[in-house]
Amino acid sequence: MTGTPSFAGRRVTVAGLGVSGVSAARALAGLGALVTVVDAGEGERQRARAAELAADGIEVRPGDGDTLPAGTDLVVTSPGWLPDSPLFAAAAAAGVEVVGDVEIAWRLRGENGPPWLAVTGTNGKTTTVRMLAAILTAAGLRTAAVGNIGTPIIDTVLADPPYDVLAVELSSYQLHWAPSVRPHSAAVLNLAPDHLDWHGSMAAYAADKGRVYQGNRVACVYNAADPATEALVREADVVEGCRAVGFTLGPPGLSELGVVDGILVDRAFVPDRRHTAQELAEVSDVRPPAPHNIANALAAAALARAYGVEPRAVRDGLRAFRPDAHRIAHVADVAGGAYVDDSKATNTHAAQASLSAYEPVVWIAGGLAKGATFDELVAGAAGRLRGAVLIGADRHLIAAALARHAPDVPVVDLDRTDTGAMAAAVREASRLAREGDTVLMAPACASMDMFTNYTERGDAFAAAVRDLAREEQ
Ligand code: UMA
Repeated sequence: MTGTPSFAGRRVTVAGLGVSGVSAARALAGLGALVTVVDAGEGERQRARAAELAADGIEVRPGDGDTLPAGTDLVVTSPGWLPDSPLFAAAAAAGVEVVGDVEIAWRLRGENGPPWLAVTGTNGKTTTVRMLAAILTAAGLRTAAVGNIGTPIIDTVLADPPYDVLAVELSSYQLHWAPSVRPHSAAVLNLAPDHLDWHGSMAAYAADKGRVYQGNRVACVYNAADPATEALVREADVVEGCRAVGFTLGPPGLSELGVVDGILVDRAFVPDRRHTAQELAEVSDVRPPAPHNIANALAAAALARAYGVEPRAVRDGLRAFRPDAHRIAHVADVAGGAYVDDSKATNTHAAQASLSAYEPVVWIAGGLAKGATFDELVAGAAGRLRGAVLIGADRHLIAAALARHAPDVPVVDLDRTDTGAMAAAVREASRLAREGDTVLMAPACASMDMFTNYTERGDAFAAAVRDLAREEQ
């Protein structure tokens, strides 16, 4: 076991005044580090936060995210910063280490703190981590859903009294900057192109995701329908005796969790797995019982079972779980058409899952593409589209894919990136929709060009739909 490092007297530069940066700065200052926070922004939000942190003796330099403060001996970055940011180049030139807040959490209380059950993957992470936390809670354990989900992990590992076990969502960005993290067990849910602008290539993105399996002690959980996730298990350096456990929507093979006659069953964590299977829950216990979500539930169940949770708690936890408001959420019916909010579809893989669930669809899409291409998504959905309404900064990429693969589908290009564009998009979509159609807001893009986050985007959509419904009455 390694000892907890001392941060007292160290000159730490924290990159970013967002959720992770504020948490890292406060924790490290509390441990005696001399902390400076740098941030490229100098808006009202940054200034307000700078004033708060100053009260804790933390220096903040808004408006300059590139210059490395003199004397820095460690940089702690927020996940959103590009790895080729000038600040990190300056750190490399000065021989200064750069890590993320997740790495700091591990160094502070990783091996000697609550075990981490970690989840990554392109889609479904947040839902799976929330399901996992619900299952662990149903088992009577003190736990929290933390990490990329929005609760900074440093705060949680230092909590007093300590947690029993943590359900940790890790993004590829966070894994990139967290070389020492060694979860008890981990799952990669799926792997599809995303965040390629950040990672540079699919191979680099996959390699960062694969880090979640490093040093696992009990189980590396993979998606049997996605060979790329299994390949990452094979490449991982794990503790002797750690098992590869698959999940599948079909009947489970040996060392898998799967589905038989509407029942979620476990053939991995049972004493005689060659001849027996353990019933965990019914498919109808999973909300919503859509295929991708049953896969999420199986992954959560696998991690809980790896930790020794009883079958009954898996069922009770899944029953207690409430889905995210912006993941394929039905908002209202207007003029015989259903309006569905899938603002959480921030990449093409997620949008593909919801587009394939409806027909005919009037599709509202666009935002920040993050280096993605849209040909495959649009070619696959072309036959289902009644029309498309495009918003956001990178809408031209989707427009071009529509022109190539769905030339007969009417497209309204709103040419807008202001927040109010969502109401106009809903109105345009209602003009294209006929009775029985679904108007689906599944942008396949991130939201930050127009909104603070996907929640705000989904709320804007829902508000516009409700206005439309009121006018119809
Ligand atoms: N900033 C700069 N220079 C840069 C980039 C950012 O100065 O080059 C500054 C911004 O002005 C801002 C701060 O850095 O003040 C923001 O840092 P950040 O983007 O890392 O955001 P945080 O608020 O710290 O939130 C991060 C995660 N954000 C990202 O990964 C982009 C949150 O995930 C996470 O919930 C939070 O840490 C707690 O762990 C969000 C996300 O979109 C939800 N994640 C991606 C996803 O899920 O697809 C990976």
